[in-house]
Amino acid sequence: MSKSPGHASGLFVLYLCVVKSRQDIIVARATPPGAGAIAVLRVSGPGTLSLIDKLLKKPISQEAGHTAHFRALHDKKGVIDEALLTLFKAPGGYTGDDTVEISTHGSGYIVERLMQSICALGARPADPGEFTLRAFLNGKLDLSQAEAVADLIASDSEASHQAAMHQMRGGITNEISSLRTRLIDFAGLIELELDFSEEDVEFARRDDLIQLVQETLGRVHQLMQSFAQGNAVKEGIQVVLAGRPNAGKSTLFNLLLEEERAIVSEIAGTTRDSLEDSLVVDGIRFRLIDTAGIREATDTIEQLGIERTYRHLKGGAMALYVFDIASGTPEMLQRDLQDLAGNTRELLAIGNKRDMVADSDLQRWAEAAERGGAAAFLGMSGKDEHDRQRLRQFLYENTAFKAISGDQTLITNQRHFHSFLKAEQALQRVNEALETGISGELLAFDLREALAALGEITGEITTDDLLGSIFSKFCIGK
Ligand SMILES: Nc1nc2c(ncn2[C@@H]2O[C@H](COP(=O)(O)OP(=O)(O)O)[C@@H](O)[C@H]2O)c(=O)[nH]1
Ligand SMILES: [Mg+2]
Repeated sequence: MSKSPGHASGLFVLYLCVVKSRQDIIVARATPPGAGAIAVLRVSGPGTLSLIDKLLKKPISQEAGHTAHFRALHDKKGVIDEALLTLFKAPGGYTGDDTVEISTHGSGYIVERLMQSICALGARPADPGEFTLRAFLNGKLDLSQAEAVADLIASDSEASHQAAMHQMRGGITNEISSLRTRLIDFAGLIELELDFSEEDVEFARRDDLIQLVQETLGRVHQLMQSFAQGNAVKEGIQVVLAGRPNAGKSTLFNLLLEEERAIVSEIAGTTRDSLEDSLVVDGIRFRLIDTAGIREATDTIEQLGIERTYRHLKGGAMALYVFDIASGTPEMLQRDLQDLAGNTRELLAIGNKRDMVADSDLQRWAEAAERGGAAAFLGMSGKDEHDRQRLRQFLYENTAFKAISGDQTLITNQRHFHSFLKAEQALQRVNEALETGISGELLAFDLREALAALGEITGEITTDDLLGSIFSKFCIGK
């Protein structure tokens, strides 16, 4: 059956749109809005150099690429600014098209006037991420690297920076390419076997094939498992402060953040809503959530706050259970922890108000916390500034997410995770088929599906919708 004509012409129009817009000269401010020492304007696309020449008395189009030139910029009204022009000639530079980056004095007026002059000469304002989209379309980077550029710009801790940098420099690209190479070799063997199927020849030994698929699956699993860590690295590790009212949760929240963020009071039930803020310890970002205390609520609003606490506990990576050791007993702590244990992933216990009890008591509290199911216990005082560092260290030491080295590939992106999942499912079907001795034709089909899923990650296989949704999240000028 042939495709309907409507479908075909729709595709054709889409194709034309992409091609047409790729020929445009695009311009955008690459530095943030507002006044600054300098502002950088990026102009890119075929014909950029002769367009820029029209703003200059002395042209730059004949100069070599990767060079910088100091020039006065003119429009019809006169001189706009004296600026530094950095020249990139296709196929060099970031986008792979002819590009000029103009560093002007950082006045909003200059930038606006220059933008208008450049647009009047035939350029158009760039869409968000359009420079990087062109880099992708010109084969300067693959899709996972393009996504890493956005992550790099958004990175705000050593760990998230490291993960984005590794991905931008081809971390995922290399993984995918080694997985694909294996699968393509494998597919080649299967297809050869198909060609000779009547002669009943086996080119590939089934055992070798099974081993190859299992090795590949193993690597896919490892990468998928790194997503929990990758996500924590990128988004921060959620730490939920929970405990009875007046245990000192808000005091610890403020102590960690070094500011009076939450209201601290001796009146039980003061914190009704959840507060969130983040802190970086040794390159790892923690997202702290201060919650309403867990107890029988005295009114509806407090009840809502308590329900929210339980939701956070289920969703968070770590729970810090804060307990007032000056007014409770170790048995109470143990029971509280046991009640919570099923409601959270990693449970840590804090014995707070240590300034009110004898030091010799702490061992009993630590043992009760352990019996209650806490992974670790810290006795401290929220009133003691010195305990800030101990608490920070306690968080850092007890997170499962800190072990990252620069050369380790982490999956930080939901989209990648999803594609790996599809690849994994297809490979599992291949594995089962090999073990039950199913025909080569079905194997070849599942193998192609696994290859396609991996190809989505690097953008070898892609759609305009997908590109649109990825690049629209970029900032303008990138
Ligand atoms: N002595 C002492 N008092 C504390 C300590 N931590 C908190 N408090 C006091 O305990 C009361 C309740 O603290 P708050 O942080 O509001 O508790 P929350 O209800 O768990 O958020 C306040 O009066 C705090 O000043 C501590 O380590 N030692
Ligand atoms: Mg509070």
